[in-house]
Amino acid sequence: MRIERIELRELSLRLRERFEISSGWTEARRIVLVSLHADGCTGWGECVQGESPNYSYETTDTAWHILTDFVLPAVVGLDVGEPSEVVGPVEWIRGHRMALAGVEMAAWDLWAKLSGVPLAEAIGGSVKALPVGVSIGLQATDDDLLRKVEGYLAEGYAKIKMKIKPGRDVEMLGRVRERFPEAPLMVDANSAYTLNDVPRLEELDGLGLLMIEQPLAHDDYLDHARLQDRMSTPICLDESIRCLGDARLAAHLKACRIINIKPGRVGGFRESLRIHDFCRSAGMPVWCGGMLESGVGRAHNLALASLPGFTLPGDISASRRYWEQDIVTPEFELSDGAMQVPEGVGIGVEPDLERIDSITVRSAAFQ
Ligand code: OSB
Ligand code: MG
Repeated sequence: MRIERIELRELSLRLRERFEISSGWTEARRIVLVSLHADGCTGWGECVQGESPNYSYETTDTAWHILTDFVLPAVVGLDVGEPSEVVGPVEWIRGHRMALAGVEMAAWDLWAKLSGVPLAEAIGGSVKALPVGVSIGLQATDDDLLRKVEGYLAEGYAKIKMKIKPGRDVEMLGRVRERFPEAPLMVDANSAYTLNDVPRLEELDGLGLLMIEQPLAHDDYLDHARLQDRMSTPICLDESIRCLGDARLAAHLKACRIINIKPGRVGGFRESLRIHDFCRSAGMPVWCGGMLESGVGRAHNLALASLPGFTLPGDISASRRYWEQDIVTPEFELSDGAMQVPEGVGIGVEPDLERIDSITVRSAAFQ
């Protein structure tokens, strides 16, 4: 397929409620969408970086810069065989995997559409409906958190993830566990702790959590290994895993027992599949995380999560959990605690162009 035209857009999309993690919060997403055109078809991708460099060094503005100044001028006009080849000409770029992932995944959507198959099938997935989880940001009070957990359990979510930070952890989680003795609970610290907090983290071991996600620094594998050695709760790495090499290092050092794969974080589907395959052969369970994506990014995540190694529910929640109105139709919903993998070609949901135009704050085109 020959990439005839590329459109880049930044959208402003307000969350239904503020989402707070240990290192910051967001109320309105600044979403970067990529669309690739070939042979009368359009492939869509979403870049998942945040508004500020707290989760990763990438931001909306760095993604815009990398894409408009380096990536898209090199990609437009390209003849692409296997979809990941679309980023071949810019493999020399160091990092900026979130910016690149939006383009790589758009090429997969385009290729699946041109081949007449669902995206999930194009990348090797097979499961038709998946149990999914929800990620709850830091709340003002424990009671607010208890209400949220209760509501999401009632909606049928199969995994409840709560954000934690020092001072908002052991006591708060004790109350949640007391109230919901059997619930599938986990926590995510987004790197808020150090090895000095080991005594506190060890107290989490008694709470029956499925896992503790990214307790320590994003770039510290050795300390995660030391912590995992002292805790019986599995550690799951998120920020630390940017590529297959990171997953191999983490497995070798026993820095974690579970990996959260976000295709938007690792550069797209090719790297996600590599990590998935490695983890499967290493006996390491994986699940698909989220980055507060719009329906476009969510569709990509859902396709990835339909692969066989994804044995734990992902942070792939209903559109309604994030937005008053999503930018795709139909919106993503839960039925019986599961999310249906779309059966249409490509991402299987239709970006609502009128709505997208109405919330576009800047755009660029390459042809
Ligand atoms: O650490 O998983 C994270 C959102 C933004 C940045 C980092 C994270 C998250 C989430 C949200 O937990 C998951 C979702 O999209 O529902
Ligand atoms: Mg996380």
